[in-house]
Amino acid sequence: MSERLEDIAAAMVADGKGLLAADESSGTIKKRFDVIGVESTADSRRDYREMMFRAKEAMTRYISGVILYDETIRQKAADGTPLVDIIKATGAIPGIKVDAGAKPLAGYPGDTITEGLDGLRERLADYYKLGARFAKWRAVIDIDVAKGVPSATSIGSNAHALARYAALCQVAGIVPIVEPEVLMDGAHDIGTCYEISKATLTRLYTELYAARVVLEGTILKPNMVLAGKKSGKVSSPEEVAEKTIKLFRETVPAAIGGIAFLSGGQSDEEATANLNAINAIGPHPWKLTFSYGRALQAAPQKAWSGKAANVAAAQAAFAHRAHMNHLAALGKWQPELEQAA
Ligand code: 5MM
Repeated sequence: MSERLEDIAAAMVADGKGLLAADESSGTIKKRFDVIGVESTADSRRDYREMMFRAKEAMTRYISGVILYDETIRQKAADGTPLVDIIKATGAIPGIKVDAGAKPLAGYPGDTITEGLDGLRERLADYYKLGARFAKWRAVIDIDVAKGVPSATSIGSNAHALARYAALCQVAGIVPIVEPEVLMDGAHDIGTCYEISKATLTRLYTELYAARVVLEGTILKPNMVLAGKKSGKVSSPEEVAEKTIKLFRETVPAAIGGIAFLSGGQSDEEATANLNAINAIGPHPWKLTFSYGRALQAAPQKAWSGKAANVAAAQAAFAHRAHMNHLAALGKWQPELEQAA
């Protein structure tokens, strides 16, 4: 495969393909395993992820790349094959989460700043040798308007960190996924999500320009524009699509390599329906696909439940969700397809 950043980015958003976000840190994967009654150990995490990476139909037809966690990129399958080699054999590209997580922003209660820049240059060189050709850094922007969250300082500091990360990635020959996630956990309405997302993306691209990041060799991983979960409102796919595309047309340069959404706590089907509605009102200046964690993994996780006997059923559940999102990335999904399955 070409090593040019823009070619890697283009392959990540190839028609109808998207990314599997399997980069849960040890704390997050433990929470997920608690729900299905599985103890989180290095071996159980390996078995679970090996199950997905060996899901041939899903991986070869619908998945362009996999975002890994530090432990996973170094792990070997039960038969001794590096997990990275299993991913590569399916044609998907291995990637790596390189941020060190969102920490409280000093002086700004309720805001966070994502850490991990110190030593990043060296870590990127190491990850390149391990096979990573793209990376991910997630900034977390919460919304609590009454408390002044997010502050301009939080939006600015996170955008600056994303830009420094992205520039370092490109020097290392790695495509940066820039993920400024405006959380959907709050009680805000869809208009507030739009306004905060607009401020976030505007500042992000100002910082990326200033850092001389080559936009063609980047992927944006944004939230969709929707009402917060605690608002009690569910935005319709049509409204999500209209507001999300309006936002991007106003803030996201056409030059970037592509857009791969996070699911952010939407239900599996909601994440698919919204992506589909977004693509159905195209054409757009960018490719728009998925980079889902929860919305791709919830079903296979439940089907697997830690038992080797359930591997085939879990792989089938993964293939189904990946197939539905493949169709959504092409704007060709229909709700009836869920019922048929
Ligand atoms: C898979 O979850 C990722 C890692 O989270 P932690 O660092 O908290 O363990 C997360 O960054 C994920 O890649 C994105 O949020 C998208 O995942 P969702 O579940 O929102 O699609």
